[in-house]
Amino acid sequence: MKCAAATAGAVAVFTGTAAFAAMQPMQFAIADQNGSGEHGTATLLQGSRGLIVKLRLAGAADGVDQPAHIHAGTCSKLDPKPKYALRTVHDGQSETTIEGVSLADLQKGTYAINVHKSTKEIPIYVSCGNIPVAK
Ligand SMILES: [Cu+2]
Repeated sequence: MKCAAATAGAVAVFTGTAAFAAMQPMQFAIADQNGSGEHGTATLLQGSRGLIVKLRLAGAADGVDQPAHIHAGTCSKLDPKPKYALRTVHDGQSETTIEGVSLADLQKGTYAINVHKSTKEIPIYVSCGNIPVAK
């Protein structure tokens, strides 16, 4: 009986995973800039209220708040004016829901996610990743 229950549980988990297959999260690298050594990944996934953006970075300064944004352009040629603000990165982590925006919206243009050194050192970029374009 115990064995059968475990099997049923496994099937339920598999079904749940399959239901979300159409909305696979997109993950891409955030590379360090200006010798910061701060780098990691961005994960974009579609939530019911909008686009969820998760940043996970290694090498971030402990306890420092680091502004992060989605900018138009690429990491090598960024429009300095942010398109969407993300939650401030703290200890290398940030998670934001951008309401009313879809991944498809972003992929109609060219955008990058960047992280700034600190709230007082906004002009210094410490890491950046280009949002992959749709194929
Ligand atoms: Cu920015």
